[in-house]
Amino acid sequence: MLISHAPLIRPSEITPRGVYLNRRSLMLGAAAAGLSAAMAPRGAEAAQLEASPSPLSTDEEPTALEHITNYNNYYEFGTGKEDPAKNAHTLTTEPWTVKVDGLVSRPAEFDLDDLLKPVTLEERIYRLRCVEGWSMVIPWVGFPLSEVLNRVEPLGSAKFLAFETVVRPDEMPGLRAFFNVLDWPYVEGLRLDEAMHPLAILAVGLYGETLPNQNGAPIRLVVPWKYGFKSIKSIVRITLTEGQPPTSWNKQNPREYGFYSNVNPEVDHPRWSQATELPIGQGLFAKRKPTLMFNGYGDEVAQLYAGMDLTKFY
Ligand SMILES: Nc1nc2c(c(=O)[nH]1)N[C@H]1C(S)=C(S)[C@@H](COP(=O)(O)O)O[C@H]1N2
Ligand SMILES: [Mo]
Repeated sequence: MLISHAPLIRPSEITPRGVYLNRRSLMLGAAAAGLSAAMAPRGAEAAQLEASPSPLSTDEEPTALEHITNYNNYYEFGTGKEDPAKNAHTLTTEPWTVKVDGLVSRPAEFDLDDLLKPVTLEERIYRLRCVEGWSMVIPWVGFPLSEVLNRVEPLGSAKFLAFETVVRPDEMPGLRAFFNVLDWPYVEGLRLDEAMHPLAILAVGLYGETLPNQNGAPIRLVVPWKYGFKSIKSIVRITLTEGQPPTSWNKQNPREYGFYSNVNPEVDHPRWSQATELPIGQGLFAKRKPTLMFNGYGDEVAQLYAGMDLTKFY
């Protein structure tokens, strides 16, 4: 199961010893709490991932593993925050392929191992912030999305990426539900220049172990300056397109969810303010924190939106 190995921890110049010890005790704490077998990835035990720390990380304290893996959104496994941890063990994540097609010179169907071969995995500690007003700090293990794009060579006409989650009604109870909030497959999109930005990653692990199923195993997107729903899980296809692709939450409610969905405390969700967020896992008396423009990554990404009215392109 997930906590069967000691976590991969390498002392390094940019990981202060306090964080090192703290993470270790978080991992041991999670093991002691007897995390259920249901939250372990299916099949083989979670493998450790050799990842070097990335300077693109935040220096914030990561949220405890227990919260990262028990408070999820993954509607294919139910709409409750605890449903994915209960149900996602039924997803088979091996073998797994990701098809990359559309406006590229070298379309390919990559086996997951093949996808990982040329890349160096990095640990990147990124905030994830949901439109519902909660946030987490997650030590992802992943690699830049741009590395895959460079392998398939986008054509000059390619302007957007369309992402698709796997559809397996047999393994995904949410897809068998009588009433569905969303259409399947779950789909998301990015502009090509957003996708090429070094902060946009494909994650294959967290806390030095392969991704738990509820967090989007075996491979999911992480776009830290956008609301959580852009970070699509269990990806099987990426298509390069000329026009802006449809996205699941925008189709469901276009007034509430736009294509861009950059974290923006100044633009309220029609039903609530987006000015503050509640960090998960800090106890009953945790204080809401002010939400930062672009989730705090403004220095890196603001130039992608120069000249755009972000109240219109929300
Ligand atoms: N396929 C798929 N991807 C998804 C979702 C989903 O329901 N299905 N939920 C999104 C939402 S709303 C959020 S906030 C994040 C949550 O990621 P986490 O569970 O790893 O914290 O996943 C996103 N990716
Ligand atoms: Mo979300």
